[in-house]
Amino acid sequence: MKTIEVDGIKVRIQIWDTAGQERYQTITKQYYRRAQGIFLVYDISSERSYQHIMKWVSDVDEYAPEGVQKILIGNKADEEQKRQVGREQGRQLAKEYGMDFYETSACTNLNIKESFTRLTELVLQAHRKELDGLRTRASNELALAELEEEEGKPEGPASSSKTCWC
Ligand SMILES: Nc1nc2c(ncn2[C@@H]2O[C@H](COP(=O)(O)OP(=O)(O)OP(=O)(O)O)[C@@H](O)[C@H]2O)c(=O)[nH]1
Ligand SMILES: [Mg+2]
Repeated sequence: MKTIEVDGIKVRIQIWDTAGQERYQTITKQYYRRAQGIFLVYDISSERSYQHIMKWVSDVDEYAPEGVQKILIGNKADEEQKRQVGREQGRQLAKEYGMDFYETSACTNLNIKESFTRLTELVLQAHRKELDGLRTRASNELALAELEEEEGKPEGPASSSKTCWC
């Protein structure tokens, strides 16, 4: 659990770190079910880890809830001399999948706070949109119900007898 502040709102986030290794895959998939935001992380000094991102994306598509927010991360940005994946390659892949992209370093702290704040922001945004959608739908339905009642109502004071909705 960690608390971060986004747009002046304190948000408590729960972070799950899944294992990348194949033998933990069955457990890893269980993590997806309740996820609202996901970092897809590769290592800029490993072309192989970059190639694996597609597999992770398809797993997320299959097991994570619809509307989950995703960000692509190229980690170990401090390892410039060992770099195998260009920044542009990362940016390109993120663009293909419609994700934001950051290069980070857990060693120098580069973009760690920024990427967590951004993912939280995206999750909040998605949540608000969903709520607004529900609210609009509910008020539309209410308006429709009122209209129908109005139309179906016989004239006279007898019609006001049923006012309780419970
Ligand atoms: N130079 C550098 N090394 C890092 C960075 N982040 C992690 N490492 C190192 O990379 C190695 C692997 O890190 P882990 O955190 O175990 O990687 P992981 O992806 O969680 O691995 P699994 O849990 O096995 O899937 C460790 O030796 C870390 O110290 C970074 O930003 N820069
Ligand atoms: Mg790990």
